[in-house]
Amino acid sequence: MSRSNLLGAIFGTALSLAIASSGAALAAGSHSGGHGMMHDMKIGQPGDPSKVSRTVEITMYDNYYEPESVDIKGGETVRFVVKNAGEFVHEFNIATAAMHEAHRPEMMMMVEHGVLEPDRINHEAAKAMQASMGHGMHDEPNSVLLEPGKSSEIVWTFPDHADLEFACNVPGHYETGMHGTVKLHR
Ligand SMILES: [Cu+2]
Repeated sequence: MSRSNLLGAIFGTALSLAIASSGAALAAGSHSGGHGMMHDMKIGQPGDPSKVSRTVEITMYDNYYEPESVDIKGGETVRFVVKNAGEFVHEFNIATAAMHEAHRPEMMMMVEHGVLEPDRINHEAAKAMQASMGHGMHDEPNSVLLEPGKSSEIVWTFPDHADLEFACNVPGHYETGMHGTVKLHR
C-alpha cells in the first residue's frame, strides 16, 4: 500500500468514526457520508495530467501559505507543486470551508493516535491505527500532507463555480490563519 493510500485509509476510518460519534453535527456539513466527498463535483476532481494548462507553486510555512490566493479559470486543470518549507507537518487540501471543518476532527484523531506528530508523520503508529480500527480505503486526491522539507503534486480540475479554499487542517493551523482562497473566474 502506498503512503497516500495508507493515509487515505486512516482518514476514511477516522471520518467514519467521527460521523458515528457526532452524527447530528456532521450531518449538517456538506460531505456526502464517507465515500462521495472526494468526488463531489462542487469541488472538482482529480485532473488528467495531459490536460494541465499550467503549474502553480505553493509554499507552506508555519502557519501560512505563499501565495495566499490563486486565480483559476472555471474548468481549468492545474498542477499544484506544493513544498513544505516550515518546521511542522502541513496539509494542502482543496475543498469547501464546510469540508475543511468536517476534516479537522479526523486530523485531531490522527494526533491522538500518535500518527501525526508536530514535525513528522509516524508511519508505525499509522499502521497500528489502521490495524486496530479496521480498514476503509479512501484516497484523498484533493489533499497532500507533507513533513518539513517534503514536496508533492496535485493535478486538479476545477468546476466552473464553487467557493473553495485551500487549507491546512492540522490541529490549530487553520485557526491561526493557514488557509487561502481559490478565486474562480469565467
Ligand atoms: Cu499547517
